[in-house]
Amino acid sequence: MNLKELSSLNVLEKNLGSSTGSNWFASGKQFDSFSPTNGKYIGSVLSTTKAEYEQIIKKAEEAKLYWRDIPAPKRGEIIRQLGDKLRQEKEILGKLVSYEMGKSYQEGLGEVQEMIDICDFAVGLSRQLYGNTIHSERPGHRMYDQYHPLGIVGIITAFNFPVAVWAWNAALALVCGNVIVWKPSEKTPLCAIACQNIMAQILKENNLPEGISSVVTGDAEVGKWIAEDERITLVSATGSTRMGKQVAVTVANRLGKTLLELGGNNAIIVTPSADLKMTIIGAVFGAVGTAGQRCTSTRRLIVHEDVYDKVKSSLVEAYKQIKIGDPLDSNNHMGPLIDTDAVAMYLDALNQIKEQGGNILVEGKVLEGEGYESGCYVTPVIAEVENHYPIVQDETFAPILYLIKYSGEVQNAIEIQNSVKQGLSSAIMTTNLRESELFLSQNGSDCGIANVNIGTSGAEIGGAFGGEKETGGGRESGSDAWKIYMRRQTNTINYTTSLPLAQGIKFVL
Ligand code: UN1
Repeated sequence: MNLKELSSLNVLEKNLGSSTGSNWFASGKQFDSFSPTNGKYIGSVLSTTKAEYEQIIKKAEEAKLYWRDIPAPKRGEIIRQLGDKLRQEKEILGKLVSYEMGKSYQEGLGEVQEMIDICDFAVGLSRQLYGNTIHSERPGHRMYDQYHPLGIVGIITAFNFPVAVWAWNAALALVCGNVIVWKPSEKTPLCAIACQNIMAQILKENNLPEGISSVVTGDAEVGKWIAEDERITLVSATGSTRMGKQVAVTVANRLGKTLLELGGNNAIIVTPSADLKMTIIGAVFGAVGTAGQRCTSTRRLIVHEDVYDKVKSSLVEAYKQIKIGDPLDSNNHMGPLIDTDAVAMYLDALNQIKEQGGNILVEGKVLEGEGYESGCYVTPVIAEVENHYPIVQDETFAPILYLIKYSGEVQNAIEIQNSVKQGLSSAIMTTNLRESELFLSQNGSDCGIANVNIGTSGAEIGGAFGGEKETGGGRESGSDAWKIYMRRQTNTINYTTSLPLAQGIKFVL
């Protein structure tokens, strides 16, 4: 790719430590961003020091007082401008996402589209943010509940969705009247700086304080500052279950709020009546899309014995068609893993599958030679396993698909699906109404997302996104997920001349 193309996003200077007119300062340790697509250096970003962090939070605190007084529909207007700007920058930002993170250009564009979609959603929401009116048990009393901004919202994001997850949180938190402080993954810092530049420009054009949208850069230490910081009312964190547990404990220790979106171990149940063509497309996209590095990636395929051999041979055939290479080349289906550490984890998982008795159907390897110089390209794997194997319990962020056989009724498949610690996304492929309704019932999938006849990944922003159990329980994006970004207040107003007590209590003076 021609790096000059990215220059409009102002992310290519060396040693970036601040962006003009934006609440991001950093003069600490340098971390370099290399593209996993070709191993080439893109740019360097400095870490925010503790003193700079304090400066950033101070500006955020000042900005929060200003921003919360702006009427919600006016705040929505700022998010409308963000959506417009993202529409203009869609191709170039999509390219940067693809180049710095390694997902296909199509998926990079899709990620920016998710940002645009959530902006549209948030603009509408800015005229809603509804509370309820409640009937009082006392005469001449009125009750209602209303929602107020929280203050500062901390956003910790992962490398795999380097821009969209920020946008889900940013768009909602901002229309709800909060200011935001973002700690992006140190693996994709330039994507974050590009978003911050876009946001800062909009704030500037509207004469709004820079502290409304801030970035802090660095490693887990910076994440810890956010988790410990009593000035940050809500911490929204996306990443591994291990990271989420640390954030949860630290924030709970100060009785702060968290929104956690952690690991998944997502399965598709394939029943005897499944449409095979749809099943194969859904499973392959779910398993190899983003090189298996989505939290919604399909990790397990739980297939009925009657269709097992057919599904298995069709999948193996489909995997032969997968083209791996430069994600910016639209002929390729799959790009690289994020870095060589991820490759090492993939190789380790392959060893574990074999040691634990798995049968590898499509063998994995690290690709070498022309076009694969970064050392981050691997081939997607299919392995026959049993659900109880230790390796199957873990979320390996790589394109490894486990095939698991079930027999008898669909309940057996649901039981297998639910018997892991994670609970993010799930799907069933069936044309049998009884099976699909059971899957969606209280006795069905225990996940936050349960789909019928589509795969596990690729959720739309309109629904609440997140999962149960070790996935963390948080919900972001659509539906009423906005409520987590606000504090609820119940108001009771007495417009009479007497003071009756609730519950009929008599108190006479
Ligand atoms: C993630 O992997 O953290 O549902 C988010 C999906 C995307 C979002 C994934 N819309 O696959």
